Amino acid sequence: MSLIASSKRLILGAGPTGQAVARHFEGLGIQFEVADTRESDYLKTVFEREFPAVKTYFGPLKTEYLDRFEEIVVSPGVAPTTEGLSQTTAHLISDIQVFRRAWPENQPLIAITGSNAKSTVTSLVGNILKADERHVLVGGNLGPQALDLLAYQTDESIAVLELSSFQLERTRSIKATIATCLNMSPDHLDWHGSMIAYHQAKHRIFDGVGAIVVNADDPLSQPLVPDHTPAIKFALQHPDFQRFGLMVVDGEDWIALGADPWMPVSELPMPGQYMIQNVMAAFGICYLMGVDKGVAVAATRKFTGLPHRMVELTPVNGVRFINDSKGTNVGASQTAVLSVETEGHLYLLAGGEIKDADLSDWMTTIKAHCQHVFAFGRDRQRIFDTLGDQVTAIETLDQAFELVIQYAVKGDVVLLSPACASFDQFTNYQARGEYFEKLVRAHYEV
Ligand code: UMA
Repeated sequence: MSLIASSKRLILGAGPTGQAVARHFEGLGIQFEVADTRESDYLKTVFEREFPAVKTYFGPLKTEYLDRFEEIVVSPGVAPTTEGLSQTTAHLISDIQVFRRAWPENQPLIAITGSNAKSTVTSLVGNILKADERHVLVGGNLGPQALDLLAYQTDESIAVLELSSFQLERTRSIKATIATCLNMSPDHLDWHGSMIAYHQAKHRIFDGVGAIVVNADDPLSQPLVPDHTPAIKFALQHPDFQRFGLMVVDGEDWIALGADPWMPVSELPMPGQYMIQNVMAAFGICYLMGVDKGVAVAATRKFTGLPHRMVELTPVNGVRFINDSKGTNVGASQTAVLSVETEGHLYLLAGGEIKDADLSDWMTTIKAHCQHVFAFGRDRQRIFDTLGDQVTAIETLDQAFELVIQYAVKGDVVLLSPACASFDQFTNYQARGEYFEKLVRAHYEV
């Protein structure tokens, strides 16, 4: 303990992640300082109110300053290219690395990543394990902070963590009991620098893993692990030994493991092939955890989904509105578009910060499935340049909404699935989704 207490630590980022690390360090009596590259009085006040005794620095970073520390716990939003950080010789780690050190090696740690659906699968796994009367702590990227879960840990606890590529980039040897990378499509390339770097970050989830759940339909998500690693696969194909798939029972599609049917697709809580894959992934994890089929299926039937993720709002004059504000990258937006079932037209509201994404696959899907796109936000011109006549580019979400309601008629669907981060015009994707829901409600009241 004296070695830890005397070493020099910096927490970089004074937001929710940094605050959770600070609480954890304070609890252990570890000395630390806190820095944030943004000169925000508000953030400074919030941070210093909770941690009055901690030395803080707000402003641009210098390498000489960072080099004074042996270890820096870097918040996920702080990119590797941040001035000062890219040259420092200090050891850079994530809050998840700190969590790993604190979480007992002999207690289950389930780690879930992927470009899309990781929050959904993490929540569903949590619900199923709770239904099986396990003591489950669910958190990470979807919140609450992983380190804040430690306060509730008992000898029986199972941690179920959603991990982002930002967190994984600075995490080594996570040694998850079970890990999965659900799927891989381009995201956060501005932060990681390239698809290869993004892929490498995601695959750190398999460092020292005990058992894996693998999407057999998505080669990029498949890990390089020793052959003897226990594995459950899933695919939208016929099931097989240790593989979830689809089989026909009495003329109906069922999710099945090998020859054992688990659940009819018609009973899934949400429609679409992506939900089938999400449920298969969650079943795979829970099967490895020894959960009974009946418990897993019953808990899945009750699953109501997540806020801002394909939420159907009250229709207005027969027009359906779907809030998928959490569709913050092209892969998620593509998935959302493909999962909408309608006899009418599909109108898409998209835009914000596109994060250097490759738009080619997204564009093919939009061209085939959407009647028109209303692009708003900072990168609307890039969407317009990619899709041309099929797009109307306009500054704000309000303006896009005003336009789309002039076009959409009974039977049509208006989908907000922006394919972009929200930070150019909103605090976060939640604020963007709430704003959209407000616009729909106001339209309803007219
Ligand atoms: N900061 C800097 N310099 C920078 C960037 C940020 O100093 O260049 C500071 C900010 O001023 C802020 C602090 O770092 O004070 C922390 O901000 P942050 O953006 O690193 O992260 P948190 O607010 O702690 O939230 C993070 C996740 N944010 C990101 O990964 C960008 C949240 O994920 C997550 O819910 C939260 O931790 C809890 O674990 C959000 C997200 O968008 C939802 N995640 C991405 C995604 O899901 O695609 C990965």
